[in-house]
Amino acid sequence: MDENGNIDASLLPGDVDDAKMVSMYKYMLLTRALDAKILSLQRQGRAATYAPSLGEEAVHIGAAFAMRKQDFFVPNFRQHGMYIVRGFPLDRFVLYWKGVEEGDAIPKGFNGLSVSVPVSTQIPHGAGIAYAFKYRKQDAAVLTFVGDGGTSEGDFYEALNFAGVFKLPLITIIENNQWAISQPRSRQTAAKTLAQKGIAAGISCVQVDGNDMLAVYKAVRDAIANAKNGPTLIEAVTYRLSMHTTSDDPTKYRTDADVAAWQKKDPVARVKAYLAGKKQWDDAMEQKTAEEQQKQIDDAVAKAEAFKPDPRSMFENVYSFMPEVLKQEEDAAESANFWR
Ligand SMILES: Cc1ncc(C[n+]2csc(CCOP(=O)(O)OP(=O)(O)O)c2C)c(N)n1
Ligand SMILES: [Mg+2]
Repeated sequence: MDENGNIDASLLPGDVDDAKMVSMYKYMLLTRALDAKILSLQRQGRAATYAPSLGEEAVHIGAAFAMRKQDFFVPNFRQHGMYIVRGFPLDRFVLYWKGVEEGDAIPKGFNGLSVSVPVSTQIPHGAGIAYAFKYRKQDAAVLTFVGDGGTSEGDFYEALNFAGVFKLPLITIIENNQWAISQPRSRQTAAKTLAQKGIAAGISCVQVDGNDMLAVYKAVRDAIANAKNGPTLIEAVTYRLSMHTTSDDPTKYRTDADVAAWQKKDPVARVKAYLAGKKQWDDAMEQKTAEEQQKQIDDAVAKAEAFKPDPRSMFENVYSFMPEVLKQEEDAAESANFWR
């Protein structure tokens, strides 16, 4: 799908019909609206540091729709749309970005990990989970995400190498949003593409337009279909339209013209144009959806703000069982009246 919402029909995946496209589009809108809300909460002192996903929605929604229920999601810190499509409760999502520990707890049955801030450390975790799936002969793949900056970390190469040697069902998506805080993509590597880093590891690799939801969908679908044979590396070329996090001021290191050029490639607008052209979407539907989603978001925020955190939770949800050393720390905190 190009910037104006025109598609090459011969490439359209057979399992994508208008109804599915409308559903995907609504998730894009919900992701964008929730993103704006949390940014606004942060500016009011009602949320902690937040990493916006504005402009990167096609990567998350395309990938999430391509996954099967049993597939496992291993994020960094920017894949908000993935959580939303995969059913992570919105109030818990808000809670996490308010800095409340309980928001980091993964609900039972949610096949995914929580946010990983240490850059690239999640990829070896993803490879380990993929190894477990293979060892147990489970029909499941792992989808892990890394930024363009994250591809310069040793963890990235180690995980890819391991996945290649053991032919693991690991799909690594490089979400190339052109920036690692203030470092441009050109400072990460002299290689022409980030996708080609898979070649050295002997694994399949592909570069797609990360602002084209259908291209991401197709690449992930194909990678999942091939996961029993081994890993795939996908570079999704996109752009971070907003700040790195709420602690960052991108006007210090990039030009308005650069941002404006990418705004023309907005992943959400092109899906809307496509659906409007097929008479599947109009302004009245847009308005109604915005109102419904705003209510959904307001309810989630109200629930998160009414939540009373329990400091004990910082000891829980770390391991599947609590190791002795952590138990001792919890007991010490308890007897020191740490949380009274
Ligand atoms: C190991 C490590 N080093 C440095 C940081 C600080 N840091 C957080 S995000 C980031 C840049 C990440 O850029 P990229 O991988 O492109 O992801 P993006 O933020 O663009 O989504 C850095 C340097 C960190 N969290 N972890
Ligand atoms: Mg980046």
